[in-house]
Amino acid sequence: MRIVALAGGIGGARFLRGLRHTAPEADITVIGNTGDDISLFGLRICPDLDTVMYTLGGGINEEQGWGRADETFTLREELAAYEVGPAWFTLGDRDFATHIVRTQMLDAGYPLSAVTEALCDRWRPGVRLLPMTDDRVETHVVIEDDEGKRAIHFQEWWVRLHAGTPARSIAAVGADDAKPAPGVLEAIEAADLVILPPSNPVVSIGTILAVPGIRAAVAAKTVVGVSPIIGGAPVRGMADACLTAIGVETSARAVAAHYGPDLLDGWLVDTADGGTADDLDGIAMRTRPLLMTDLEATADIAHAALDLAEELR
Ligand code: GDP
Ligand code: FO1
Ligand code: CA
Repeated sequence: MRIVALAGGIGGARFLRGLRHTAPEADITVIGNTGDDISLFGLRICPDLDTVMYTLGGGINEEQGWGRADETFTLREELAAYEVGPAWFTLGDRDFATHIVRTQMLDAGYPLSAVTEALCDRWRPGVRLLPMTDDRVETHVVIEDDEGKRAIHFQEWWVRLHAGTPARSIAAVGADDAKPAPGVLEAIEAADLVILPPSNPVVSIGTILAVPGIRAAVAAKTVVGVSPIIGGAPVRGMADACLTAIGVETSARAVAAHYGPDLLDGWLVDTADGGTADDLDGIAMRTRPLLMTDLEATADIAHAALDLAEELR
């Protein structure tokens, strides 16, 4: 079975661990969001690709959900002693090594897809991890506060401001001119099904779908998604602030309607949202527990997604 999954960071990575467990024989290609990528300290940082790579490769900080386990922060302390920031973005020593290797390879002319493949040679995530594009796409958020109206990088809004200042709009800068990375469209076309894990519908899945060609290729397939919204709220993070910015209600049902029946064939919602789980026009809804509390529970969710896809194929 050939499966393609689109993925952001934590929600995507944890789901994929369950998917790999429940379908060990499957050929899984993950198309990762690169809209969160940022350059800091002269280094290119790809938080969502790294979160998938570290989570599936066994190097993730489990409690935090991003960054490395057994991390130290000497480099960060030394930078702070020079008063070189930004101080609001925490990079550990082990994580820094990944960004140094990546930046060296990018500077030498390798595309991000080749760099990601090289990094995965070490981490062996058990899936093929492709960035959505080799082109530079960065999510920016328009806010308005005492300093006026301006666009800031998504990471500054999310990490420094904790998405506390309302987003007037969210834009994937560069997406319109981006091309899918090599292998992305081919993997989707060859897939038996496409899964949308419980990733952020706006700044993770939405950004991947904004790369020209990806949405149409996905829509031509059997597509099943898992709601990241449980009981009318994100499980963690501030996805509600992103949904509000694009005028979508924070509910499992509204997210499915936002993806739309042209894209989505099936949608898993949590039992807490079961009262609103009648099929949408063209989208089959199924209700089951969706909290990824441990590997077994997560594998069961992934299994339910595969069952639903099988039913709809
Ligand atoms: P990020 O890039 O690190 O923000 O990660 P993603 O975009 O991949 O996923 C973020 C989403 O994961 C959030 O909107 C959460 O609501 C969702 N999420 C986190 N844990 C769970 C869980 O246990 N179950 C479900 N259904 N969603 C979850
Ligand atoms: N998230 C934070 O909330 N604070 C951080 O300082 C932070 C640093 C960081 C460094 C590397 C990395 O791969 C991820 C990091 N994240 C951090 C997580 C990440 O930037 C965001 O949670 C997601 O991109 C939001 O979608
Ligand atoms: Ca992210």
